[in-house]
Amino acid sequence: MSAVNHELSSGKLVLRQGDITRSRAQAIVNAANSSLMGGGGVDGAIHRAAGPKLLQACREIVREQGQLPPGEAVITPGFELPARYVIHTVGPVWQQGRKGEAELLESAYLSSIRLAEEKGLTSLAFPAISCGAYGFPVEFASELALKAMARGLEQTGLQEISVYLFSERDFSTWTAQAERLFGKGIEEE
Ligand code: AR6
Repeated sequence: MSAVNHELSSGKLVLRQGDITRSRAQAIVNAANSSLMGGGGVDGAIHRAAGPKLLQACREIVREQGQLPPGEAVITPGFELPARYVIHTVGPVWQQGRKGEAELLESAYLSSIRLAEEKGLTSLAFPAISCGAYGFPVEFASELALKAMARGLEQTGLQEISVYLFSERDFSTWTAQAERLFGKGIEEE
């Protein structure tokens, strides 16, 4: 698996190409929808890998607090996953940038980081929220996401944040963006 590592003053930010369900981070983030009932893309992969108890846990959350609005996040156990927790967040559906999508995407990242901080976690892995079915332009998303992650490392006890890019093309867009924002990273196998 390819990875590019950026050692920032406040922690490590690592871009990885691959499947987030294999991540060894303490928590992985799910790009869910407001129903929390599973779906396609990374959501489907996470539910498959975690097993049916994940859906039960999500049902309970929805019963207690209703649907999850875009930009917010909730946490469940990771069940069969290597990760101890799954943080479920909902990104915005891209609507030509006219509906506050940038702020909502930023908020999806920051709410997830806050939840990880509340649990005292030191490592967290994200997918490219909203960059699949929800149609957010990948380059713009990568800029917002990487800035939010860098801020998260500065403001919390998190030591390492990874972002998993599924396709080679997304991986190269995100690594170019990270190089622009943070300078050249260190390539790892
Ligand atoms: N690991 C890492 N990234 C993945 C994986 C994986 N296993 N599988 C897909 N991706 P999407 P969204 C990438 O559509 O845009 C779901 O149905 C994918 O290539 O999963 O936030 C939900 O239930 C893309 O770059 O999430 C919602 O209804 C990125 O993950 C809706 O889709 C996000 O794509 C959410 O849409």
